[in-house]
Amino acid sequence: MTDQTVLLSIEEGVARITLNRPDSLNSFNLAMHEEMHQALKTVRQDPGVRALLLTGSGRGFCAGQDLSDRSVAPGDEAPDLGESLEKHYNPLLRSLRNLNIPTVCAVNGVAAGAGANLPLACDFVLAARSAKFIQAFCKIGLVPDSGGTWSLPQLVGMARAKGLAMLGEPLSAEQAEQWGLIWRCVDDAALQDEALSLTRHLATQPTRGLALIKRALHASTDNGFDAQLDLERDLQRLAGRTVDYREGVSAFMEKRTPHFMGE
Ligand code: T3D
Repeated sequence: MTDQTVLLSIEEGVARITLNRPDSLNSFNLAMHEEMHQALKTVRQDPGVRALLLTGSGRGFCAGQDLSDRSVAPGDEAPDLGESLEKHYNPLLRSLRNLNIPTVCAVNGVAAGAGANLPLACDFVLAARSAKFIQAFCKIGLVPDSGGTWSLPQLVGMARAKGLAMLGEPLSAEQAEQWGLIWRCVDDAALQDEALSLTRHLATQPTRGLALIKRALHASTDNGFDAQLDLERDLQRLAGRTVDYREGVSAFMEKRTPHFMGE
């Protein structure tokens, strides 16, 4: 047994981060925030890492904030939740979303509160058929955070975003796939293999090109059409100078499988 709240392994270009507080459904306490911060820093700084897989240990993916750290006795001052977001959740979400490598989240079980929105900051979300997404915030008088009020309307539209955020009912993985909230719902037994296989595939692809694709797609939510055309021009210029682009064209001309180095 380990008392580490976040496990990190790196193998053949794939980093795997596992949330590891299974007894409380991997809910976030301060130690887990700190260890996540360190794990993402390691991933970001290791040039050999070309894709990330995020998952949870035990039967749940993540139940959001550990509420046992939030009980307040009558007469006590209310905790400053804005400070908690500013210091912990917002940096985590920014750090994950802005990684320069492709990210895959394997939602292995219930994902609630911040734990339902963390996966939405990844590029691909695969969820076990038994998993559920719960915007649990409204049930305790809070506002969806961890990017939820931004991601939900983007992904599923305002009507469904309001239903999820204001009713807090569980959304099944199948429905989440049908609504376009996630990439795929897969059988429970196949989840980790499928997620790893997708992450391994991504780790062999043109890493810098994929990072530029992410940049362009992320910018599209703020840009108009003309600004986006200009951005595509600038990013294509960068992509065209990569070693992997040369390799891609050479491999095509020579009718062979390309061997991308991520450079
Ligand atoms: O505070 C700030 O910093 C602001 C940021 C807030 C971000 C947030 O995420 S707010 C939202 C917090 N999360 C929730 O409100 C979800 C609370 N949990 C649940 O509603 C349910 O546990 C689930 C729907 C996720 C799962 O239900 P179920 O029936 O499958 O499991 P369970 O029996 O409720 O939970 C299993 C254990 O995990 C249980 O402990 P026990 O009784 O076996 O010792 C339960 O207390 C614990 N657990 C689950 N969620 C949390 C938790 N312990 C602490 N904090 C939790 N969030």
